[in-house]
Amino acid sequence: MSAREFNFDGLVGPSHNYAGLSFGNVASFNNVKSASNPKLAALQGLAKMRALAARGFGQALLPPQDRPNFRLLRSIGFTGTDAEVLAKAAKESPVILACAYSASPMWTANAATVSPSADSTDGRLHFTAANLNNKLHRAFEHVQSARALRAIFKDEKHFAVHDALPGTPAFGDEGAANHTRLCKDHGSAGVEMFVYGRTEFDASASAPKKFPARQTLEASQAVARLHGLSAERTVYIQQNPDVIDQGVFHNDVIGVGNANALFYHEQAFADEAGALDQLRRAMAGVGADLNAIRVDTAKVPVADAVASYLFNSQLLSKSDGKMALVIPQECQEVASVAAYLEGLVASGSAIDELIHFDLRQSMRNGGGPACLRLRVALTDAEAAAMHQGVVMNETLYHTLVAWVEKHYRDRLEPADLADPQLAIEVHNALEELSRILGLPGLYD
Ligand code: SUG
Repeated sequence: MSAREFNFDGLVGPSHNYAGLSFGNVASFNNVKSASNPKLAALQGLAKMRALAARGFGQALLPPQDRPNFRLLRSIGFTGTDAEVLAKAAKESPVILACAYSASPMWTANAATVSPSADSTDGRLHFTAANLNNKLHRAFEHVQSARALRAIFKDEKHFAVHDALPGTPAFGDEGAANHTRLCKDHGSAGVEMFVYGRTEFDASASAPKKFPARQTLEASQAVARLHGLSAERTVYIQQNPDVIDQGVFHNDVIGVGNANALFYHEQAFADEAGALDQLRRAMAGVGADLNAIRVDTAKVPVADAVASYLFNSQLLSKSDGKMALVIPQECQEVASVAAYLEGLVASGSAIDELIHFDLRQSMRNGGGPACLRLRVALTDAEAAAMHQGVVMNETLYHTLVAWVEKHYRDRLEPADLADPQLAIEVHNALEELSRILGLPGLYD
């Protein structure tokens, strides 16, 4: 069966701000409390979606989530009218108000883990919403993520959307950011590679010392079970704890895979040789040869990979059989990375094109091109069965640009989150968006 990969980018929400909420994510901490530009952030994301759709890549979007999260604020004792809840939270705990306002669902690589129908025993495409339980501002996203996914992938004959794993440290799950599918082509059975940062029930296993490991082995195994993946085609690999301590808070900050290619940093895994060996053996079972494109520390130190987000790129198959690497502009600005990339495309490797985007608004919170998208490989029948209103095309692009221009602020500072008018603006924007996308009731 043939299949086409669609990238579902997160549409940046109107409350995009810098609150320094993600301990272990260097950019989030460095930009805490600076002013954001939600309008520009949304337009930058839309420009990426438009350009990739125009190139013929499958492109769709996931909508932003309702903000502020009044359910969270009320559940922790802020009472009264909406305006009173906001005023009390702003006074007593501005950081929790920022959590309730975070536009973090824009990073849809963390929305869910996705297994295409070619990999699952029941022949359906499976999603498991990620519990994101390591961070307060992200720990409630899964409710709305599952709801949006069910609205878009409604037909249970083709699709299964699983609720998030139990929200406890043993099952810390960050979705597709720690999951890569390697295959011969998108439509045939592939190898699903889960990368985890720590093991809950093995006290002897290594773990980072400074920053949290957000994904556990137990969570990865649970997702594979829910999706009905075969043991021979599922590989679990431990992330190098030392790089987590250097700011690699998700595996997609140090490696990206597509088809049979794995583009990764020498220090990505706890045991590089063992990881490659496991992958090669599993891939032989699906008739694919691993194309390991390794970046040496001598060429690109980990700090430069983190600063540039070289590996938080999208690796896309082109119709001529080659691949394009979608990178953030920062890659051109870090000397070692720019030099490496120039050599890479000239070397005759599978990657022969670089496509760069200005995603600075998202990057300042640690979200590059790969964070902003959730990959879903769809057969023709599945693509026809999903909700069509979220598929990017020129008409939708222009409609959404006008919608952003109408509703979004171009400057948001931490103190602005206390403004009750902001909540009303966000609500009105999302009401109109649900009509544009043809998803009524999404925010009820
Ligand atoms: O979870 N940043 C996000 C960035 C997510 C990137 N995703 C992937 N690597 N797939 C995070 O750390 C910052 C929010 C703030 O500080 O305001 C934030 O949530």
